[in-house]
Amino acid sequence: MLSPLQKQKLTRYFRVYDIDDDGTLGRPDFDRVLENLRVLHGLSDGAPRWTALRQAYLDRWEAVRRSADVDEDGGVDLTEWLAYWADLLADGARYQAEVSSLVDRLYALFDTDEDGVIGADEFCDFYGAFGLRAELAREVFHGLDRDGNGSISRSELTEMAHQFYRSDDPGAPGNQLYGSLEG
Ligand SMILES: [Ca+2]
Ligand SMILES: [Ca+2]
Ligand SMILES: [Ca+2]
Repeated sequence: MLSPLQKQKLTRYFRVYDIDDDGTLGRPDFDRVLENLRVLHGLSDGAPRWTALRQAYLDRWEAVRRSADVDEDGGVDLTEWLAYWADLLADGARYQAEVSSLVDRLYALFDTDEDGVIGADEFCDFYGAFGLRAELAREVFHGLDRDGNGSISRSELTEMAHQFYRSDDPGAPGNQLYGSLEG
């Protein structure tokens, strides 16, 4: 069972991923994010590094679709999405694996200078790839950078991911991982 706050956060997450705003997560949404990421990384279409990133991203989408798309119409609507997360969050091992793979993915995609931390600019890029405003990204970044040293470490990001998925404290900074819940 998802709490009302969890439901609110996961709905926000859904809206961020549903880039074309048609109420369904589908291949077109992922293709759009991928194109934004390719441009962001300054990689050409056939670059091997790009092919690998792209494949990892599409595999991830396929895995989510396989478990979440219960009516098998090729897309994941909000009801399917929330049911998928309710199952996943109830399973300790799956949940732990999801958090560590989320952190790994965010690092692979956004630690573009590969210094092992996510800086403010890198974080803005992450938001930009999903079509979110840079101004919002800056705001959220400051909340997530717990020790205020100007970058988000792996342990900070892991803590934020746990808060995002599981916290029922309305004031937890990790709630805003995908942007403010009001916005
Ligand atoms: Ca969509
Ligand atoms: Ca479906
Ligand atoms: Ca970095």
